Amino acid sequence: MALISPSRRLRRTPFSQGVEAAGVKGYTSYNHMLLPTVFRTVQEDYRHLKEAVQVWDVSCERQVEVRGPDAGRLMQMLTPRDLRKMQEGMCYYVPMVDETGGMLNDPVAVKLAEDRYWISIADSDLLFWVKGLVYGFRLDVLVGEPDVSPLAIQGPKADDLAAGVFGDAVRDIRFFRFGRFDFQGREMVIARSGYSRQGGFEIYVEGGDIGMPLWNALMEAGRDLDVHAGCPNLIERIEGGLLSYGNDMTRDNTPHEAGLGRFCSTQTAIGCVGRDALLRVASEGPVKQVRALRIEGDIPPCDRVWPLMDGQYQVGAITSAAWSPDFETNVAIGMVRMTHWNAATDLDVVTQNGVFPAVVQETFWI
Ligand code: THG
Repeated sequence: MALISPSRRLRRTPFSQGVEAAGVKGYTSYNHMLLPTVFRTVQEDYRHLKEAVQVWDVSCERQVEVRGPDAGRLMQMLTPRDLRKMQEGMCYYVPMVDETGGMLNDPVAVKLAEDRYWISIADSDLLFWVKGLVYGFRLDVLVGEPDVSPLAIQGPKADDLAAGVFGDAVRDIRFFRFGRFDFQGREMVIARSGYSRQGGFEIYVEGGDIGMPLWNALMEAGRDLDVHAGCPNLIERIEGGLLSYGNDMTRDNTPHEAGLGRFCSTQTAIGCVGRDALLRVASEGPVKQVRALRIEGDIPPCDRVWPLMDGQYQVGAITSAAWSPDFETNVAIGMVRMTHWNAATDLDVVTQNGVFPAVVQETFWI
């Protein structure tokens, strides 16, 4: 592929200078911002992520901040996950849906205070939907996109790296919880979360000016840990079954089709605008659903939807795929009709480079 042309619409981040100095080789666009996709090669980045520790510029995980007396009510309007047990200091993975039950985003919600949340969004303009609800329902909430840029530390040595900069107390942060830590006199929200299965943290960096000082401090502290700049890794996230909004599911899918039913408690999510629509489809169960698949052969890059065929009949589609060095097969994510979604079902996948055999897997590769 040719180069991506820089412009104001494709926003740089507080860490772009460090990302470039580390030799970034490719970008994608995510929430109208640069997101690195490769530093050395995707396979080298994968191996390093699984063995050492990486620092990721995930500034593109923009925050929709909601603040005010109606913040809690607004949050429950957005998601079919029951938020009543969510306490300050917790993060929740929350599918967000429209009035038809169609997925609008799959963010991480961060509860900063009773009346203040960050919605750490995937790649869609959720801000407009949130502002529309606030205006339409006359809610007493302020909505905006603050100057907050997440920086992730991911990999088996993430705890050692984070402790080197923030102190040993970061080791005590529990999964999907956050604490507040000092860096050069600035308070930072640090959560144990991130878009990999290797473990680690996400630092919500408030104020772009402190971005490069923090980046440099992490690189310095991690010298003996073989720290390197990294990014969400295509192979690792498919193996782990981490879904990519806009790729693996869209507004045309319900959370149940996306396999996110475990994050929905639609019955008790009173106030969710998609509740009635989801109660209808949830009682029947979805007729198609996300599955892990294995594909045989020398497949091209998955840069479009690949139809999944049973003979002449289309029974689904592959939406993400990559060669996995560890599992020595092409790992893939697809949406498959219920008639064909059982494990070990043999199908054919139609790519731009021809047809390859695909097999439905029991689970992801975690
Ligand atoms: N971290 C933060 N913001 C984000 C992402 C992130 N915004 C964009 C994107 N990633 C949102 N999508 C996801 C997808 C999966 C997970 C988090 C965000 C995830 N899922 C685990 C799972 O599915 O097993 C854990 C969920 C749980 O147990 O609650 O981590 O990565 N800040």
